[in-house]
Formats: sequence, C-alpha cells, structure tokens
Amino acid sequence: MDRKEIKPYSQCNVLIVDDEPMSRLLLQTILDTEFHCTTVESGSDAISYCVEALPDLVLLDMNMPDIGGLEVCATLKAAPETKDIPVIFVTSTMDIKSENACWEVGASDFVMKPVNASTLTHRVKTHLQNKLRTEFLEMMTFHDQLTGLYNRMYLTKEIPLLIKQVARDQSTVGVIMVDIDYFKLFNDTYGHLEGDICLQNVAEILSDNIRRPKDAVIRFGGEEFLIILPYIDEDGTKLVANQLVDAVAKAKIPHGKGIENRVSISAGFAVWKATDVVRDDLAALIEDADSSLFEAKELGRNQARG
Ligand code: GH3
Ligand code: MG
Ligand code: MG
Ligand code: MG
Repeated sequence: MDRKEIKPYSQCNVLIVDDEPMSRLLLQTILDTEFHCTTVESGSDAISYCVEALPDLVLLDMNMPDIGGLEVCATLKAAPETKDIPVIFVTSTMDIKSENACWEVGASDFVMKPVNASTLTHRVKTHLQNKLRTEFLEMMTFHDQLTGLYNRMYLTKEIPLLIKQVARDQSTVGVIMVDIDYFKLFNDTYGHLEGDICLQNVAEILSDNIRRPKDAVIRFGGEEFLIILPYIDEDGTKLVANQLVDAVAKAKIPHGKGIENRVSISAGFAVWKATDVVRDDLAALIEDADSSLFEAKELGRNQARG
C-alpha cells in the first residue's frame, strides 16, 4: 500500500456477486468505468474470493441457489481479515423483515433492483471513501512516516496482544533491538537529509529480511529499531539477529567514519518463554535486548549479542 496517500477509486477492487448473468453484466457495465470490477456467480465463490483477494467492497445479491447473500455477509463479518469489507446488498425483494436482516448481518447499505446507475455509483463511492479513509488513518496511526515501518503506537497497542496470544500457545517470542553504529558521525559527515535516506535504506534492509506475516519491525527511536518475532526460540532469534547485521554490512552503504567505511548496525536480542512468569512483561523484555545491545556496542559494534 502507498503510505503517502489514499488510493484512487480506479485502483479499488469491487466484487459483484450475482447468480444471474444479466445482473452481473449490468452492474459491471455501470461500475467498470470508475472501479476495477470482478464478478462471481455464487455465494461460495464470493467467500473464497474475499478471503483470497480482499476486495475493497462487495455488491451482494440476496437470493442465490447455493449460499444466500445474508449468510455470505455474516461469514465475511465473522472473520477478522474480511470483516471491514463493506457489503452492499443489491436486491429486488426488500420487505422490512429482509431489510432488518441485512443490517443484522452487518450490511453497510442496500440498492434496489432495477438499479439506478447513478445511485449505485454514488453508494459505492460513499462506502469506498469511508473504508479508504479509515484504512489510511489506521495506517498513519501505526506507521512511522519516514521509514514506513511500524511506530511506537503499534508497539504499545498491538504487541501486548500478540504476546498474550504467544503465552496462550505456550510458545516463545524473540526480540531484537537494533541500533545504527556511529550514526551521529554519519549525520555530521553527510548532513541530516542524507541521514534520513540512510535510515530509510536500513529500514528497508531490515524489512526485507523479516518476512513472516506476524513479525514486526518497529522504529523504536531515532536510529533504533525493534524487531518482534513471535513463536521463535533463542536459536532462531540469534540467527535472525546475525542475518540483519550481515545484511546491513553487505549493503555497503558508504560511511567515511564507519567500520570499514560502511554503515553497520549492532543488535541485542532476548527471548521470552511463556513459562517464564518473571519476564512476563514487554518492557522487561526490551530492557534485556537493550542491555545485550550495549554489550554488542562495547565489544566493537557490527555484531549481534544475546
Ligand atoms: P553508536 O554507535 O554508539 O550508536 O553511536 P551513534 O552516533 O549512532 O549514537 P548516538 O545515539 O550518539 O546518535 C544517534 C544519532 O541519530 C543522533 C541523531 O542526530 C540521529 N538521529 C536520530 N533520529 C534521526 C532522524 O530521524 N534523522 C536523522 N538524519 N538523524 C537522526
Ligand atoms: Mg439471485
Ligand atoms: Mg541510538
Ligand atoms: Mg547509534
């Protein structure tokens, strides 16, 4: 996702679900000029498409032979990944009972058949706008603007929930604190703007090397990054920490006053076990990683310690 602005309607994927070919064609013809449309002909296809492709909005027929629209909507609203996709019902039969049923399963709106093209387009736009704005604000709240990484707000809001989940699963979580070496000297040599670019480059290298969906790379402070690795043990954490140190060194970002004239990082890591009640606290875990980082600095930088 572009982190600087809200994406345009033309990039929004609208899913049209209807068992009648003529209805699908009509809706698609109306909407195709402004949005990117995909069509499916059954409730079950709609659910599997949504889980896989996460469309921005769903136009949903009420009556279909396999799974009806109400059940499709309820299924989408029950799953965390699909619950925020707005659903607009498109139907010819709408008494008060069905209307209420639509709201109860989590519909955002409904449009009557035969559809008025202008009303349909406007309703779709309104709900897309709400969704895109909410997504954008959430993204801004939880990300650092310079690097695009997660920020401290994400750390305090989301990570404790993740750690609780790890504890319930009786597993472990690895934490790595990363700090760029001699970064003050980098700024002094090349200027603050180049320093910002360096931060972006290092952030990208860290992200490229942390690939599991539940892992998080957080900009913790100025040139400090915190990496949270749920369900990883001590050996795994150590391996990742060393990989990060190597990856930054291998990138050979010039730094006249750095180790071997390159930008390098130091890393300190710690691992929390679900059974280890004494350390059942994010702050304590970060402190552990931080004191290991101090050791890495003391031992000459450009290395990981745990
Ligand atoms: P060490 O190897 O011991 O970590 O030395 P260091 O110079 O990296 O450590 P120090 O904490 O003294 O310096 C951190 C520097 O990071 C100081 C500050 O100017 C710079 N910095 C912090 N945030 C930013 C930022 O957003 N942009 C830029 N360009 N520099 C930043
Ligand atoms: Mg139908
Ligand atoms: Mg620092
Ligand atoms: Mg530093």
